[in-house]
Amino acid sequence: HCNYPRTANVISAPMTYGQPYVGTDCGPRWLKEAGLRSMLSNLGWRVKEAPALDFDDFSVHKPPKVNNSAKNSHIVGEGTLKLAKLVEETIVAGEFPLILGGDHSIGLGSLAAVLKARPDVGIIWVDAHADLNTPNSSPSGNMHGMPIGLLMDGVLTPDEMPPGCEWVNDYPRISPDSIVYVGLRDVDSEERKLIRKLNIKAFTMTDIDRYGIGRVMEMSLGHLLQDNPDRPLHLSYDIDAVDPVFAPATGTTVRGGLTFREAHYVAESVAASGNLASAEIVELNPNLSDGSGATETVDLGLQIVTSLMGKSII
Ligand code: 5AB
Ligand code: MN
Ligand code: MN
Ligand code: MN
Repeated sequence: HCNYPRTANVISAPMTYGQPYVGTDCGPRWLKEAGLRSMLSNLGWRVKEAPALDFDDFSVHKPPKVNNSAKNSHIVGEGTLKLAKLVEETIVAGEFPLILGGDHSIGLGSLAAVLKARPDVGIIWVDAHADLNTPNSSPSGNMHGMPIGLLMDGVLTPDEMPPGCEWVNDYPRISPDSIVYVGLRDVDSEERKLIRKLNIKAFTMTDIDRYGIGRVMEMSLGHLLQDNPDRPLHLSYDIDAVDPVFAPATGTTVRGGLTFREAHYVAESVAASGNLASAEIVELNPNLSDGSGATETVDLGLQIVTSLMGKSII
């Protein structure tokens, strides 16, 4: 293991414009201060750190456009394009992109990049929510609920892409059979219709109750890897998938989520597949809890990252 360490490029994407709360931009800094770097090198990774993406740049030059169906879409669009380019460069350089959010609108950039750089990528979306809304269906206009909706094949026509996000039209779409949800428990009615219509593989909390997390992850990985056992996987981990008892510091908590151990197991099982090629953790917001809740959430986030980057208990 001394000869060929793999390189992880830690990409900080402190985006807040996809949702309404201040503090979602603190996730990357808190994860780093909790010891991300030494944890990664202890696991045998060579660690690179890209300078944090600066999304506020855009607001200085271009104030948030009020567009209630896709709020701040110019800033989200320009910011996620920056992220997409950086993730593509990272993959081309042979490095593992480890993306720290930021709100989940950054998924627009990271997914676009992995779809382009690895056309056969499979996606695991761990979340209480489906993030499959479009500007038309969204009940909130918050773009952290739209990254999959904007990229899913057969959902939007190019002219429906929100202003500032037109670049997405030049990237590949997600094929409905290339994504699996884990942890869903708060799905909007239009999202539900799409999941059914497109026949997207979705494991809800009810499925986790019924089958247990072990079987659910086996079925999730089985679905994505059935035709190609070497398929590269992208894991997008929204911390709100975890029960708010263990991860209170996030903007859209929903009770009845993953337990502390289930949250780990998801990451451990994806790591054990050997197929993980890129990952992101999003929606940590230390401002939205008291001090101990913030610390617990960030610690759990770091442990999830540790697990998915290869830590095993023995
Ligand atoms: B998150 C909701 N579906 O669209 C919407 O946290 C919530 O990235 C979206 O999963 C939550 O506003 C987005 C009601
Ligand atoms: Mn999400
Ligand atoms: Mn969520
Ligand atoms: Mn959220």
